[in-house]
Amino acid sequence: MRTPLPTAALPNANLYAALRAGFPPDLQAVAVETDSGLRYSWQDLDEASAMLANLLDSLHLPAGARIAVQVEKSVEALALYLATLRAGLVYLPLNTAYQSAEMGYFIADAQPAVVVCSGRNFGWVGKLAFNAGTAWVFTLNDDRTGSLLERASGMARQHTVAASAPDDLAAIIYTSGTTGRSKGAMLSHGNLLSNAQVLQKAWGWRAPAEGGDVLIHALPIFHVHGLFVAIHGALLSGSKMVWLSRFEPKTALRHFAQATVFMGVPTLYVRLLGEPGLTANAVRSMRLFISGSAPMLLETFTDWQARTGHAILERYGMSETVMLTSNPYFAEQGERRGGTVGPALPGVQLRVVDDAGQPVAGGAVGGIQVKGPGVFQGYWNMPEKTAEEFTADGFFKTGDVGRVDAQGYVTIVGRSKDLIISGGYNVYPAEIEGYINALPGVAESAVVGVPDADFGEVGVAVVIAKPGASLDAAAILASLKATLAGFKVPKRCHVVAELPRNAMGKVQKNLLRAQYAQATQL
Ligand code: MCA
Ligand code: AMP
Repeated sequence: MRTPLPTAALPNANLYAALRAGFPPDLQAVAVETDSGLRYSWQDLDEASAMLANLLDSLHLPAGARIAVQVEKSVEALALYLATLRAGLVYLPLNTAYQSAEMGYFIADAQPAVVVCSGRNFGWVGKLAFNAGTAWVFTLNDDRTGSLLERASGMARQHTVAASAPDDLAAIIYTSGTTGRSKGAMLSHGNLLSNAQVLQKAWGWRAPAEGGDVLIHALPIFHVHGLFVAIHGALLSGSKMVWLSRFEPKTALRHFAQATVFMGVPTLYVRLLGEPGLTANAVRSMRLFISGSAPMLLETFTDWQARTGHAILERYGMSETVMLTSNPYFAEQGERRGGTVGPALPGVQLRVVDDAGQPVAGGAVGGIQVKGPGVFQGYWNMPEKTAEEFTADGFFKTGDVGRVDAQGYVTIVGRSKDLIISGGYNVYPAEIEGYINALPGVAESAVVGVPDADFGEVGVAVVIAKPGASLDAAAILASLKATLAGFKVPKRCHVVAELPRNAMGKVQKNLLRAQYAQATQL
């Protein structure tokens, strides 16, 4: 699949080269303004990423080396991402909520050459990394301190962007995928750039000469939404970002008065709707609200429209494919329909198939399969798993279930993969069940997703004790909390005598979902 490096005569397909070409002519203009009042110019971004890229170059890492990063959100972390791109290395972002068992898995699987972590985690992350053979562990804190910046401070402020071919890897994003353990989705410079360019056009990103955009960046930068969709859109169009270290509805609302674009998972919109200050006047300078990563309730769409006059633009994508569909931005391209994720983006082929893999007719519901320039290069070190997820004619099986109407609008109606999406984070029930089943006295467990007003969906654990053992639901949750990222811990746990099963003996999760949907709302 990999293509040879381009010769000097060919344009460089390195994503950073394209993003840099989008910077405005006035490099002294503000590129990023943080909620703590710091301002970074376009030149600052270029120079900081050059210094960090020079540091990475000085380590003489082999082509394709992974730079694993688990740090709090900061503009320096953004510079590190850009530096990794420009050095031609592979960026591997990791959720800050991951604890040692989770980090141990990712580090052992990805074998990163460099690990960058928060100073307060250096003890345990450094140990995991050195034990796994990582040569370099640096620290980076959200207050501009840490060994990474100390080492980079002596480096030159100029750097020649590495020559990359479109299929060269730019990033690995771990995702639960459709089944099995977490897998690293390998995304190339070409995957990311083509998607960024399509979205730039589709969402009408405005260059400074056209009046400019200001993006409120309120999402974490270790997943596709905050790292790629938001950042690439802003950089490619030379738009300023208002950089919020974490989402807090009042702070975001305050910034709406001087911004034009906002991106969020549905939970962010639900929480903003809880603010009495959310009015049409409060968002008067905004031109676009985008939602994705999880299904948005029609109620959220209509409430938002009633309060602000804006129709939220919902789009759909995956770590393996980046963005696939989007409701229209420009009115002449069609209306934005709540409850749908819009038509396939230009270049994306999307089809709906039945259980036999045959395309369905007349807008029927089935499995969604896709093909296009954003579709990834495969799962890291898992060629068989990669092959299983593609059809013979090269379509990727998303694991999402939906339908397409006569105008091409896609509606996601469910998932064939056993996955909970909670507040925009994916939780893989099999992983949680594995941890619960290993606890003393547990015979078996099932984790299901139930509706939740804030997070959209939350996990509920249903557990059976071994004969003679007695289990305490609160203690089970406490054990999980000590081991797993907080967002993965089920919000409640029920110890029961038996699980509902079908004739084949398989646990009927649909019955559990129905049974415990009510319990959560008590
Ligand atoms: C935090 N908690 C959660 C979640 N977040 N539980 C379930 N689901 C969550 N998403 C836990 C905390 O550990 C805490 O537990 C308790 O819930 C309350 O946390 P809270 O203070 O409410 O959380 P927060 O810090 O305000 O965070 C909520 C959040 C955050 C802002 C909605 O989860 C978030 O930023 N989500 C966005 C995720 C995202 O960017 N997804 C994009 C994936 P305790 O009290 O026990 O400690 S990219 C993707 O899917 C693709 C491809 C796409 O299409 O975009
Ligand atoms: P991830 O593994 O983080 O890449 O999550 C990708 C999954 O998020 C998709 O396969 C969908 O199930 C879900 N998803 C993303 N955007 C939407 C959306 N707008 N509506 C419904 N589900 C979505």
